[in-house]
Amino acid sequence: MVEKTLAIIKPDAVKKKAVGKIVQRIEEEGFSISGMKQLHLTKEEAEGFYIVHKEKSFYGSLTDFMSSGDIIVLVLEREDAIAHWRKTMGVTDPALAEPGTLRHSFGFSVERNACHGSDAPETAAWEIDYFYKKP
Ligand code: IDP
Ligand code: MG
Repeated sequence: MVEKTLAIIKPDAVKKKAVGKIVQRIEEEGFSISGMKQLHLTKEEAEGFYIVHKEKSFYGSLTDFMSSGDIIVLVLEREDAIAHWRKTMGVTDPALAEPGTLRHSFGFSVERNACHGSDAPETAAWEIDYFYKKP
């Protein structure tokens, strides 16, 4: 089924100038880019985006990191976009991510792991709305 997912190129990857390589990979994987913008989140915006993790020990550090620099927010579309993008990224911890995945190639730590992807249709819809809802 053709579906949409929300992807973010995180501040660590933007700082190391990996945006071009990651966008190239997105296109090579057959995604259509139906939205793409550069943002610098406030701490409050990062907290809102990661609200599901608010009880986690890493919530404060994660939202500091996510508001520490520019990010690229994309809406990606293809067959099985959600699962395919998560496979392309690799698992959360770059040290455990398979060679060839984006997190293996560009991630630095379990927190600074280069990219984000929605994990289910409901969260994809919520996350796309978070960044692309028409006023
Ligand atoms: P995911 O991004 O692979 O879906 P989640 O468990 O949803 O992983 O966590 C969201 C983000 O929070 C991760 O991408 C990572 O940046 C950060 N994170 C997850 N687990 C940890 C941790 O144990 N320590 C620090 N940061 C973490
Ligand atoms: Mg997640």
